[in-house]
Amino acid sequence: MKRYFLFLLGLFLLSACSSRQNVLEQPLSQNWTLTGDTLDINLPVTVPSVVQQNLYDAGLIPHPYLGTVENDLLWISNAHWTYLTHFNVSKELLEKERVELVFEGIDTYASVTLNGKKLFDADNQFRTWKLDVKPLLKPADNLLSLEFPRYDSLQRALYEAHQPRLPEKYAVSRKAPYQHGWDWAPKYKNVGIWKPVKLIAWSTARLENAYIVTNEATKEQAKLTLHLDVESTNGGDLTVELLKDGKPYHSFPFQTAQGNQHKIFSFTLDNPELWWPNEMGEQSLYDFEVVLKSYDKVLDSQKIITGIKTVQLVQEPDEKGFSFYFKVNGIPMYAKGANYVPEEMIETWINPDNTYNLLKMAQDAHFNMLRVWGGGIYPSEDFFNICDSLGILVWEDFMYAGTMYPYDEAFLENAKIEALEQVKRLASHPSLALWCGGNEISEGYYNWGWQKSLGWSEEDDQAIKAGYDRLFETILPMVVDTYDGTRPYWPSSPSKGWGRPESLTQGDVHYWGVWWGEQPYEVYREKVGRFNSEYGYQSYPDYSTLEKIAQGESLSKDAEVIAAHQKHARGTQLIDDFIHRYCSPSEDFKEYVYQSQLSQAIGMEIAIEAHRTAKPYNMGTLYWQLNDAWPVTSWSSIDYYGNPKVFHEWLKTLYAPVLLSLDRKDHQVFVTSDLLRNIDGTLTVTVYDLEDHPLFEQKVKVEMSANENRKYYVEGLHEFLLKADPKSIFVKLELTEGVNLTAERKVLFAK
Ligand code: BMA
Repeated sequence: MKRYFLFLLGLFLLSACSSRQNVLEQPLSQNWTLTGDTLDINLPVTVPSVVQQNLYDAGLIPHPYLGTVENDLLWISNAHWTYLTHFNVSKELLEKERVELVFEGIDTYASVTLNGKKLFDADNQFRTWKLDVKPLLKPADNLLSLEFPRYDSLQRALYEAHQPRLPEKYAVSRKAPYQHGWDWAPKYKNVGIWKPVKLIAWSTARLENAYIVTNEATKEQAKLTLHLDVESTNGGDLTVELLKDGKPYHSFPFQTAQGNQHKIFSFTLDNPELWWPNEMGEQSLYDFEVVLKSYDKVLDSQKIITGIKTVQLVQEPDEKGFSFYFKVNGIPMYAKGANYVPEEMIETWINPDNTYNLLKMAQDAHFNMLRVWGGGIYPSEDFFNICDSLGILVWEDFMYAGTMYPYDEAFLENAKIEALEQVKRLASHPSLALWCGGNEISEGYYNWGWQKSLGWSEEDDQAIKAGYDRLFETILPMVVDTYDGTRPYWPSSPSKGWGRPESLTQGDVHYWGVWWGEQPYEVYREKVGRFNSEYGYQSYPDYSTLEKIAQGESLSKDAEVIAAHQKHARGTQLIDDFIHRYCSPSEDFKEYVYQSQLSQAIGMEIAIEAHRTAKPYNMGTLYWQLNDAWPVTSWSSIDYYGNPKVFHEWLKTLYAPVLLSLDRKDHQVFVTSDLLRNIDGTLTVTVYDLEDHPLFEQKVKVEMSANENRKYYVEGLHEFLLKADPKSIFVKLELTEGVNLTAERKVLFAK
């Protein structure tokens, strides 16, 4: 018996060993050196790396976020940089049939050489690069080098060669748009190997990708699809075993040909625990593993953590236009959240602890959705894992923003590879809700006068528009449909520019009449769309943040350092104008900074109240913007160092599951509920003077079903408020259910 057991154990160890051995990985993170043509340096670095980060770490440049240093650092993206590493390779690795060199990300243009042989030219920050290098490798002292040409010069040349002229220079490069300067970002164009590099060696076959999506789900059963990318040296019969919580669950035999194959297998799961957005239910996750086998030999395996959830984007005609809302697991969801921009200007500084803290603050403010804005970078796995665990759905833009793009075959092919890699990478995450073509591209094309300002002929215009249609109306939706098949695709955010009436009756809208159009905050009350996916107002960051960037210099509205951290041409003036509308601006800068945050909060309160009380006509509110990429005066509700602005604190009430609002015209009270249960309670309305003495009180019975928004008439309130002096009173709204306080709100009238 004992011997038999030892025999079994031996067999097990052998198979475990061989499973580990079929695919071998060797990270190439160490032993790199960085040299440049402008600085006489030879810096030891580890990869991932970007030059800006390494120069700062070595004490060669000042901190890029502090003081007024931006202009002194712009040379970095116009210097030539070289990364070199020497490495050895083990015998086991070299004996495999394939040895692939894999770059998870190169930013952006680089010529890659191994042992003197040119491998490829990288030209897209957002995709991976992989090729078989077995014939080139030797056991010891391999030399891998990457030459990064002068980014700015190369981009300028590409841009100038493009006819017709495109609106923005960055259009020709598949690189994060915001790094070229934005109205909240300096021009820090990162250069480097920004993601890991490794060798992957294997024989027979391996799993390149494995992910699971939910096609249908009820309480009784979920229908799921397992997608695999299998690479095989010779093709043949293989089996993939699916384990759930470590136990065998399904087994799918299949035949594969030589090369790369995309395989799809359907399976079901009974009585699933569904994944829900924040405040709609639990965020249940499932632990799967796929094991690729050739007969009994384990070739490869991958873990897949996923949640079971369906999502639909509902657009149905109604008397005003078309609805626009998300149904999650069949239930309409009012989307509450913001736009998310990259957390750092130096992309290798993004770290999961900070991401968690930021997103936790969003969850604490009742968020259920973030829009990852298309001018940044595709977020990491960490970001999506955190969203999965916090119940924050992600509206994911492809990384295109604010310009028309080239449309030659090479550009489109590059864009297609980028898209399918990203779609596959993110598909298992239950938080992923929607893929969107990009930010303000169709809006720009129709409304920003490029045809005239760039002198396009009729033919130019047609060619550019046809190129747009190919990318955003054909290629990207085809990729989402083929490689995911469960997430909706939306070609452009917004669908119509904010000056057009249809922007308020269909699709999503970026309402920028307030701020860009300099209209007063009250205009938000009239500009309620079906889904307001951008709107916002700037404020200064926390005073402690300003003290950090000033590094001991004295602070004032006109200080040079303050101007260097304001990237919108009219920003300072627009903030000042709106402080004047709501209070008398303080001479004391610290107080003035606080006033700017109050003004922002007042504006956002008006907007959010208008959106939510229009439910179900309006079904989403995502303000611009949650966070900052460096310390800056901006539209954010949380500053770069993680300090909440006044607005973010107010969100705890404004985004609460039940919002109580007083209609400013007829003084009736809205009870807007996102709760998935009925309400049976009492609304108490009390008018106080400023010393907290009650002057008027009325109670109203409230009975509402799940997810309802209703207006309640409060007897005598309108008449009372019409007679009262608005400067000397406030109204308190309270909704109680038994002894529990469900919601509360204070309403002030004086500016
Ligand atoms: C929106 C965004 C960003 C910009 C913001 C504030 O349109 O899409 O491009 O930063 O406006 O101006």
